Amino acid sequence: MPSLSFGKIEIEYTAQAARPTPGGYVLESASCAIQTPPTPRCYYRHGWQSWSLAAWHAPNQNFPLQKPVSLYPMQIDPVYAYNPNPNGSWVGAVEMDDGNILLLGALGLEAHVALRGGALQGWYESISKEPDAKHEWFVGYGAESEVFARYAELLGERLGRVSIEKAPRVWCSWYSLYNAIDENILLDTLDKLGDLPFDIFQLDDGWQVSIGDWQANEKFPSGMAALAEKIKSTGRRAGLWLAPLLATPSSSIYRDHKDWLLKDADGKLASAGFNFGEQLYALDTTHPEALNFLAETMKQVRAWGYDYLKLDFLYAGALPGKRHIDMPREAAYRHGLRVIREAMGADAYFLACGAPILPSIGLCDAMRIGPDVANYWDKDRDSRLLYNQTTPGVQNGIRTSLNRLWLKPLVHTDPDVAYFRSVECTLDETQKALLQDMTYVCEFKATSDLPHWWTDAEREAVRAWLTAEPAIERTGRATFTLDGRAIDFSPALPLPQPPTGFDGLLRAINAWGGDQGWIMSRMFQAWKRDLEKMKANIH
Ligand code: 9PG
Repeated sequence: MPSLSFGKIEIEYTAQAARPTPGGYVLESASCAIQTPPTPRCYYRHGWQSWSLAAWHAPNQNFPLQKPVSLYPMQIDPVYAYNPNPNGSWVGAVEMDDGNILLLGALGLEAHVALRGGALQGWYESISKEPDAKHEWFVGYGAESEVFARYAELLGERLGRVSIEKAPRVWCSWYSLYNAIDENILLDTLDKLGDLPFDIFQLDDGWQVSIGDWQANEKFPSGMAALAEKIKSTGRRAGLWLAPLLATPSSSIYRDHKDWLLKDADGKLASAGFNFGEQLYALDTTHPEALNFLAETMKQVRAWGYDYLKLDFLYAGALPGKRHIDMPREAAYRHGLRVIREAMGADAYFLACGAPILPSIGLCDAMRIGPDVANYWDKDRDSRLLYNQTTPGVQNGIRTSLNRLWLKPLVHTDPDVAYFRSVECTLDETQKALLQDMTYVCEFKATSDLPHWWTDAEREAVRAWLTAEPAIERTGRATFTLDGRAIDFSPALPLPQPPTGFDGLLRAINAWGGDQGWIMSRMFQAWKRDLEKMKANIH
């Protein structure tokens, strides 16, 4: 077998062609393999989209199937949900006994990597649809930070990178009000933020008529433009959340334009998951009318005065299925994203969320690089029983974001919001501080705390956080110094022990419940009622 040489180390490989590049080699092959030691110390798993797990773990780590199955399209790459080997999207790496890493990373879309049979194996799924395309890989060996930096550089050359220097500081409505937002409470919040230096005031989910009908609902009687105007009058820019690639059964897209939606192999509508108490469907980004709708939606929100756009649930555009034009799924997504980007204009700030990572690079300014945080550290039912680390929680958020920091040269990296409040929050001071420190490391600051929840001291802590720009130095995989102060994210890294014994039964019951639409809908309605109660008590 031929080999790639890295100083004294020789790595055997199979691929059609290999050529040296600074820091390693570029392989050209629809599928390839590079030999690893029989038992490397650990394996780097890279999840498909923002919320999917990224982690270093033991190569023999027992990963029970993530549950529930109904959420696969929304949380992981559903194509590889049942792959028994350690595997990940586009890139995989192993840590060797000398502390160096060996990385195999795709330089194109629709690629997957698995650790199998003493090798990192990589393959492009799009080969049958684009037989003439170049299928390239980077192979690097050395210090973790250097190898990932070179991989990011090569991706940047092919996909592009963010040009804006600094990420804006954001107040976002989700992690306090959730979808119980309305015009009055937002205006009150805007007022109470006073002179705190937030650059953006961003409305999250809850303003729209339905998922698919991106018009103001009855909670916004003055309309979206009037609210943007009020926000801008405080010297801030207006931000808005949309999930433009989704449609639910209650939307007019579903009623009137089923032909815009992605189909499965049998020609039925493909599932994009379950949320908002409803089944989710995906827009087919190769359909000209769907593309036109996307462009018009972007122009509309810009005309209202919003120029910070958090576009969410974007994975929907890259799910497997039958499209109007038969093209590889991530290429189809990227085509749709390009149309969206062009319609919103280069002067808008675009945060991609729930976004497949590689196909979004170069077209967005920022990317959510982990699952949602929450006002708690961890939920045992989700993370351990269902073995689902894509669900909300601060531990899940920090773990995956930390393992995606290599994206920093390409895009602004959003680790989700920090918490400063002590009401409506069960995080202890250490946990809050760890998440705040993650926002420094990511150089992306956002919070959802309601200003009147803060004590005077907490409000001043927010001001100090917004103005601080500490010098960041990485001293290890999970350790940094911020202006010389040592921080360690290790407490967020461990993965739970899989459930055994009686817990196995609890797992089965919860997994079953998660696949029943009627149970999920009732849970969503109950959650909305609780929110309204919370809202009645917050003044
Ligand atoms: C609004 C929210 C917020 C949040 C987003 C996104 O896998 N899931 O079940 C799942 C559901 C919702 C979700 C993330 C994951 O949250 O990340 O910031 O905008 O939508 O609905």
